[in-house]
Amino acid sequence: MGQTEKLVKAVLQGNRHSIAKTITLVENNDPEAQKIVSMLYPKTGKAHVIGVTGPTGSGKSTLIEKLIRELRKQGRTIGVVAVDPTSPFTGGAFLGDRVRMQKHSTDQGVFIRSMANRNAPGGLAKATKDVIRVLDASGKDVVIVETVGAGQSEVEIIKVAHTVIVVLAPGLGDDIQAIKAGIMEIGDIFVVNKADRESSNKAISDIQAMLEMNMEKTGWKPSVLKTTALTGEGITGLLSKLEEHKEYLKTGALEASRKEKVETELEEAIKEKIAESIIEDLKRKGEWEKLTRKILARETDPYSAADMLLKKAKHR
Ligand SMILES: Nc1nc2c(ncn2[C@@H]2O[C@H](COP(=O)(O)OP(=O)(O)OP(=O)(O)O)[C@@H](O)[C@H]2O)c(=O)[nH]1
Ligand SMILES: [Mg+2]
Repeated sequence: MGQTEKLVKAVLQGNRHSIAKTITLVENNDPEAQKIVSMLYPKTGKAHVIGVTGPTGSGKSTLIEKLIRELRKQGRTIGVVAVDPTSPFTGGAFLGDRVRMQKHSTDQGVFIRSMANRNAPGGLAKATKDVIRVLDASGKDVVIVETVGAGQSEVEIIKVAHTVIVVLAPGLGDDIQAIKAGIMEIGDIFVVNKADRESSNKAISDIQAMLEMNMEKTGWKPSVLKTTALTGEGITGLLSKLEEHKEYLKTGALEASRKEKVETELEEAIKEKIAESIIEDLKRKGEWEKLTRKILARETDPYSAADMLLKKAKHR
């Protein structure tokens, strides 16, 4: 058995060290990673992938920590990916996550990993998808992805989840921003955390009002729950909502969303692979340099050049 096959086998058996090693390869966009993920692919699709998003400091990590604890009581295994899409400057929050979740670091049934842009040259969204696959194939029953819901790229990341929890907190000025950024549309379950604070009831009615405006007549109806992650209050309610959504997905919604995801990914893969190969080809033949000069000389522009290349390729 080759090194790659050995690594794949160990990941499938849930070996921590091998999972960590594979994730590093994925993060670095190592050529080996694609091979490994392809080999793991047939064994994926079993985990319930839960996305947890919301403004900075709303209590996502604290809530996840409590969820892990409850899920472990039920004997379920969990993988967590904490995605920090921002610059290296927010390393502080990371450290906090590590410390907070460390309570579970000796538990074989829990695997926690933080990821940042700077470590994923191939793009964070793609790396996250593959990391979820690695954890899924390793036999984790639940895979949780934490992102700060701030912009389009995070929305992209969270879309891979089967169930999306949006965590808000009363009095966070960010809330309105987050809502504007489109996380309102992607949430299956809304949580107003820090219910120990005064204004939490107002936050709940605000969100409910907003949801009612957006509510579709058919399908899943998002609900708003109240939690205090610090004490664990409301976690049981959140867990049953999660179960409810998982059941709902079985009624066909999961298949539909899976197909959509596969289509998006196929599209991305084709764009990436084919564009890459054309560019490499041009560079090898010296055409790249010629085209660049033409554009610099204003004889053509990048889009017309691409059109021209496409015409050529079609006539070949
Ligand atoms: N009062 C109160 N504080 C809470 C609650 N849950 C979390 N916190 C505190 O809020 C702060 C932020 O919590 P985190 O869990 O790190 O929040 P987060 O959303 O993961 O933050 P980022 O990952 O930085 O976006 C911490 O100081 C927590 O102790 C809660 O229910 N009540
Ligand atoms: Mg966090």
